[in-house]
Amino acid sequence: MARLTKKGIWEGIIREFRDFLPEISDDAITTLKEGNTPLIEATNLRDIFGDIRLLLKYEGLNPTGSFKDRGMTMAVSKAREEGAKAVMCASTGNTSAAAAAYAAKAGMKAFVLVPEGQIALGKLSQAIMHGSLVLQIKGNFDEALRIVKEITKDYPVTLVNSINPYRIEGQKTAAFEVCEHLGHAPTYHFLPVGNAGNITAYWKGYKEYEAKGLISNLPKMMGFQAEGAAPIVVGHPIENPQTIATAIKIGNPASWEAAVAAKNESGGVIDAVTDDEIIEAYKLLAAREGVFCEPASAASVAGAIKMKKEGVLADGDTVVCTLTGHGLKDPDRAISSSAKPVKVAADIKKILKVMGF
Ligand code: AN7
Repeated sequence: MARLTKKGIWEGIIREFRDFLPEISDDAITTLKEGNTPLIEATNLRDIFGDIRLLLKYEGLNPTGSFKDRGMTMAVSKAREEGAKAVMCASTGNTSAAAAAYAAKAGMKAFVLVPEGQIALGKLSQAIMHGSLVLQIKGNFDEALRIVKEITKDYPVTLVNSINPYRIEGQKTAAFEVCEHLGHAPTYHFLPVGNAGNITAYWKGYKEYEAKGLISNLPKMMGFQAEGAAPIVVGHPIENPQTIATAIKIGNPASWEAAVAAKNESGGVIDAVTDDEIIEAYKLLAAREGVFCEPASAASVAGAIKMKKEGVLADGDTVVCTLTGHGLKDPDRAISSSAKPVKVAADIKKILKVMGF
């Protein structure tokens, strides 16, 4: 089961899941020991989920605070092996943070193209701190990705968005971890969907584990977009996507077809949740489960709540929701969606009164 080394030290996804990944020469491996994230039982939501077993795959605990690290260790290691000196991505934030960190570790240059004013503060600070060149465009993610594809076609810079197949390879390892933890695949796997790379990756991972006989069931893949940025749900690209979940503010996902295939092959769903439902799930997880994820991540749990209400989920089902990024990524949203701290004089009596004593 657990792929720990003799010393019990986690070596990062490339070394731990070597048998399932494209070969990479040892000296090119660039790792921050990503992966091995906890699968946390949601124990305080019985009033909503009843006898459904709900688990949270907390990908916010990766080195840069999101699931992107799994793909980025692969993409940057491969680029390094091929002799690349620089990588480039378009990003709603988390990809840029991961690209910047792994490029720094590899001694490579990173160029990141982001929509101006649309990147959560934590993510922007990471990209800057890790020394990438941050280029902010007056345009959205989809425009940024189009530009990055053009540039990386003609110049010696490796594209590390999830259209780089090594990204998907790395990200599929999260499905392996879920299977190893549970001893089987869940009944349902819920994910937020933006550029649709991650749902594609998980489905690939589950299928590979089944093909090797390591699991005997496959989950239904349940992808959730934000209502104002739900191109797959409405069936056409969205010119001007809108949602408070900036990570998934994407109108023309690169892995659209693969995501639809994952849904169809697994008998799952790709649906939308409103910003209000996302914020409700975001606050619920933090306040009742002690798990702080970013708004986009909460789309998975918002989706599970919606499916429970619609009678899709049944008692006894095992439901895994991936929480793709850490809540600290977006402190502005956390503060603006919560009660303000109470201002009080530095006086014990006054403090006790506010405390209710
Ligand atoms: C927290 O960083 O696309 O469907 O440029 O940051 O695989 O795109 C981020 C996506 C979900 C959606 N949750 O995953 C980027 C970027 C979080 C994210 C998604 C993203 P995909």
